[in-house]
Amino acid sequence: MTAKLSREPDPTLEELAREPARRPAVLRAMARRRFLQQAGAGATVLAFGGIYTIAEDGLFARAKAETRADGRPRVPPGQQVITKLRPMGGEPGDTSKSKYRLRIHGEVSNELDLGFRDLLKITQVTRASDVHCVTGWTVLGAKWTGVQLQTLAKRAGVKDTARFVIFEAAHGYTANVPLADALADEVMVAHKLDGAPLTTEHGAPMRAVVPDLYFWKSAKWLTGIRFVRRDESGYWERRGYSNRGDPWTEDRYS
Ligand SMILES: Nc1nc2c(c(=O)[nH]1)N[C@H]1C(S)=C(S)[C@@H](COP(=O)(O)O)O[C@H]1N2
Ligand SMILES: [Mo]
Repeated sequence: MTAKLSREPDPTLEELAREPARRPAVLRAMARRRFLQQAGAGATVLAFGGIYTIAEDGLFARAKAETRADGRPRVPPGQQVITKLRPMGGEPGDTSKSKYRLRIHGEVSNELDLGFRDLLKITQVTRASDVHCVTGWTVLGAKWTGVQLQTLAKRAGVKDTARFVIFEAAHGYTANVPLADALADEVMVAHKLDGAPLTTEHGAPMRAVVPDLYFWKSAKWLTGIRFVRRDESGYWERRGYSNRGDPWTEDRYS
């Protein structure tokens, strides 16, 4: 079941009577639509294979009408706004902060191996960013706290030869991102979401956040950032998701 708020008018009962084959699907869609309309602000609905709180109608409508500073619409095409990040699974790594290591390597002049406390000593930023999951949900203004990737890139002395960033995570999960996308202001390694330490399901103790690409690029349980000359498909990119994952062109599958 999807929670698209369709604007198509419901067919009349006469129309349905003429097309019995369509009836069950149409009735289900009508019921769903009514449910979502009646449900309204803050309602809990079953969608995307889970239980969600649908964003208030007003909030969703407002966001749909908003334009970002870069001129793109705030909500990318085909996305439904929900109020809270949905845990999307994956195999967690070691969540202990004391044992945590982040390796920054590849095309750099100064390889780094940072512990959790080392990362806390580097300039912290908090950014409210919208995130967009390829399965169709969007969360507006998730507040991430951590260290910008640009800061880490500077410290490591990224070479001119670097063109892509490979985020490396526990159990071999990787995600590839073009260097230009990775150096955007809002891209970071984050240890807090909405002011609270990351939970295990959201990638504790540290995850990547690349909000302007589909959320699979935001590796949880992050263990490394590798700068490379040549692109390398990551975990989902090898399994049919597109290489870049731009939500505004609905670049979902390859
Ligand atoms: N290490 C790791 N990171 C991962 C994944 C994963 O399976 N393993 N899944 C990705 C996918 S497909 C999505 S949609 C987001 C989901 O993040 P969330 O569970 O915090 O919502 O994490 C991404 N990062
Ligand atoms: Mo995903």
